[in-house]
Amino acid sequence: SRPRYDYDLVVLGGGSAGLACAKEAAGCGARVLCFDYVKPTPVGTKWGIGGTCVNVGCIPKKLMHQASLLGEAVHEAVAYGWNVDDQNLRPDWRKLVRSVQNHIKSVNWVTRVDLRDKKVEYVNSMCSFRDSHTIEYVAMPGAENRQVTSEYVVVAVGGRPRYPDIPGAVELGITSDDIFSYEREPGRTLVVGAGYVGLECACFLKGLGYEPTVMVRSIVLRGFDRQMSELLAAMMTERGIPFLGTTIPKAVERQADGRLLVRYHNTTTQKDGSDVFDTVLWAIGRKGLIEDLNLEAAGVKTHDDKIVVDGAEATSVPHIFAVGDIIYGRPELTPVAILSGRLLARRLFAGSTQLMDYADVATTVFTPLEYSCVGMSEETAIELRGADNIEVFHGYYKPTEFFIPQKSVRHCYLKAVAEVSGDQKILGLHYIGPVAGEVIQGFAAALKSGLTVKTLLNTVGIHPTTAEEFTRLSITKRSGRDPTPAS
Ligand code: FAD
Ligand code: NA7
Repeated sequence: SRPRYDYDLVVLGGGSAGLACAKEAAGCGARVLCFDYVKPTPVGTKWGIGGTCVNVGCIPKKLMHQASLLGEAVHEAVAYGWNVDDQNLRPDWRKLVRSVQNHIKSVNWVTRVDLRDKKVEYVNSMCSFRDSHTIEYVAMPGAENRQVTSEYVVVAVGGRPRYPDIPGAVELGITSDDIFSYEREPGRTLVVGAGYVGLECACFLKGLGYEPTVMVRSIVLRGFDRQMSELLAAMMTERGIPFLGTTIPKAVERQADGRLLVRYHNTTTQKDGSDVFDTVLWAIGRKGLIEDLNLEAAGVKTHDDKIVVDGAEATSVPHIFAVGDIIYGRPELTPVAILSGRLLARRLFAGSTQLMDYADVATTVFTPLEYSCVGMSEETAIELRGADNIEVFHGYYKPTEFFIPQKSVRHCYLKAVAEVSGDQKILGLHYIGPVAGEVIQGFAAALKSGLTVKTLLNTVGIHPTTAEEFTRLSITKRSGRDPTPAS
């Protein structure tokens, strides 16, 4: 018999979440259509399929991070005996951007081939709801709208950077959507916002030899462990990145010489100030892309600019689901988007009942000493369990490879937040140091398996690594003992 709908599943958005869901569903035998369209940024940046992570997020960010770490490594190499001239070291920004963009284009290409192989239909158009089973899109500019119907719809439209509502912000500023393909050298850059995106951008710019300044409205890294966040900020300060604390931007103006005059206000001192920059980069958070979806026509409930879902990612309309950054109150991370999209497809088309577990997701801030964590912050543990019921093990440490180039070890620190009684179940692990993500990933699996302090301290370390420091955590905060190593 003729199917009731054109498709079993239509996915709105071809990013981490949408692609994972679409491919898995097609693999389960469903007839799947995926829409993806990127609206250009105010300065005209646009990109191909794959969403934020591939084009303007994780991937180009990690590559720029690596580029900046390599600059530092050249100086270290000299200390290790390499005969390289590290005096006139300068990056070729355009070459870096070209290399990064070439990699992205190859990923875009592979993504399209993969969709074809997996029999997911792809339409490069903006789309919206006409009713709860009908999606409308423009096939070609100027042409009439087309419609498709689907039994299930998955909304995976992600988000885009916000701009502050001040004069000059949109016309003269850029965001993370632009920086990875920016033609011009960034030069002296004001980074506004101290979330992880702002800090990461400031750090790779610094590592590449530019002069970033970070403007902080309140605190750095809201939502992360406070002690670790402050330590990270201190590390950045030591590396020569200035912070403008408790300051908000007021206006951006282009000067006669082409540079940008930024006026700002310090909310503590109540003083106004201004400074001149070559580039202003807004990193003040992201907004969910619900405005073009016509969600009212489908009856999907929203909260702020996000979509509200239940534990099975269902929206207020039972056959419409949402996954990835667009859902309210969940971690905005690519692996979260991918796994939740995949599990959803298996529930819809393969009889699975497995739900996404959003708890204890590890994450990393890619600053030059990286910060990675999994589980609870110290504050959260105290709030949920009470200070008397938790024990915090901590220590500073000295990575072996830091000695020869005499790198600062001042901010190499880690801690385990645990229950105080019994075998001391670990609630959170926090690490600042080299390759933090690589260090924490395995511990995240251990934590999800119920890791205790007893097991951790019975684990034999791998020597000489920095990860082994977790197996040597013997000092508790409660003891008041000095957590700095003797040698
Ligand atoms: P997206 O990847 O944003 O995909 C949504 C897609 O839908 C986009 O292509 C969008 O253009 C399209 N779309 C939107 N509306 C419509 C419409 N109406 N019609 C058709 N198409 C539409 N995460 C990590 O895990 N690790 C990191 O290191 C990391 N670094 C990051 C660095 C930066 C600078 C940024 C901005 C993000 C980073 N993230 C990182 C977060 C990660 O990129 C996101 O969590 C992830 O991309 C979310 O995937 P998504 O599928 O929900 O949305
Ligand atoms: P975040 O983590 O939301 O951080 C945004 C930062 O920008 C944060 O420091 C904010 O300070 C600051 N902010 C927000 N609005 C303003 C205005 N209007 N002026 C100045 N500063 C401002 O966003 P990211 O882009 O780093 O990360 C994107 C998402 O990925 C994020 O939502 C995470 O969940 C994952 P505040 O602390 O609010 O005072």
